[in-house]
Amino acid sequence: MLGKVILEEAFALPRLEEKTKWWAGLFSTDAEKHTKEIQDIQDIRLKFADQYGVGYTILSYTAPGVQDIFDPKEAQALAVEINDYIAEQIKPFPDRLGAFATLSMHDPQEASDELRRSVTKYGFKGALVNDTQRAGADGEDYVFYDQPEWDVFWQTLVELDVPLYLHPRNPTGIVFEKLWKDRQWLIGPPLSFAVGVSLHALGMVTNGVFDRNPKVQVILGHLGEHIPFDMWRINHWFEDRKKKLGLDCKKTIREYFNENFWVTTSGHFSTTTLNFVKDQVSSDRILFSVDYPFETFEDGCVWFDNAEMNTGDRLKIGRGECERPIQAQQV
Ligand code: GRE
Repeated sequence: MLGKVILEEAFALPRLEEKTKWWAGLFSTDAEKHTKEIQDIQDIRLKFADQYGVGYTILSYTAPGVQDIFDPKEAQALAVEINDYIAEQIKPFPDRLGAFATLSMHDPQEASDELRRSVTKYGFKGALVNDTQRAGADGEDYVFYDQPEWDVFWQTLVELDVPLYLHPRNPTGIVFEKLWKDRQWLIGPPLSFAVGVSLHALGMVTNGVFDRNPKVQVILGHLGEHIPFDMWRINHWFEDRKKKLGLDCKKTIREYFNENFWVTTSGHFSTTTLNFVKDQVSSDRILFSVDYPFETFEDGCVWFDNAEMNTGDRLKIGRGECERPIQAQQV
């Protein structure tokens, strides 16, 4: 299918190549190739896009990125640098390339201000953050955006009519030491990414982010970071037990997924799973994505183009409806 839109597509600053190579070493069998691909904006990825029928790519800064920087000033400076950099890079290709803002998430007002700057000055389509923000003198604090002090940020997203992509990051510090160090092969796509993001997303649900800010739109990658697979059980426990014990969400988990969440196919190219997710959250809220360069255009696009589905769903997931959460900022 031509004109597909993809929206979990990573880039990295060339000046931070050492960090990129370290991350690539954890996840790629060819760190040199990966580093070249993730630093490229205007050449290799557009050739792949042409070859595999991708019309529009939304770029975002790779994990762990700014969420790894526990000094607030340093984190803010890097976020601004990244946004200015990618704005320049995508400028010659307004019909092919867009971007999600990179944000330091130490301070809700500062994050809101940088989001506003990125969207109004550069036409960015929203923001992507890599799960919790590392904070504290030793990086051992983790900022979640599910507390009332973050409402100013959620309201800014609503006002600008853009979504937040909640992307995974790696476990660090005490969490790494105590939980993951002795089971390192589970870090990343096999388990830890989904554990981190689903904790955060369900924290938003149960701490009332969507009750206080009902128009907020959050995008989850990797077919929903395991939540759709567990929908029945989460619903059963929220409705039949936790609400009787005091959980005071206004709606059901299924309603939040129908009103506040989007799910992308990034890095999860299984038709069986897609069909299950369609059944759980509806094809109106599923968006095609690749997850390049952690995954290949070939794997993502050849799968999607040949997956059995009706034409309406293919158009909706592949390119039609997927512009909906970013429509307001189309330039
Ligand atoms: C990602 O950012 O989505 C990612 C990684 C590393 C491995 C797989 C993956 O950062 O999807």
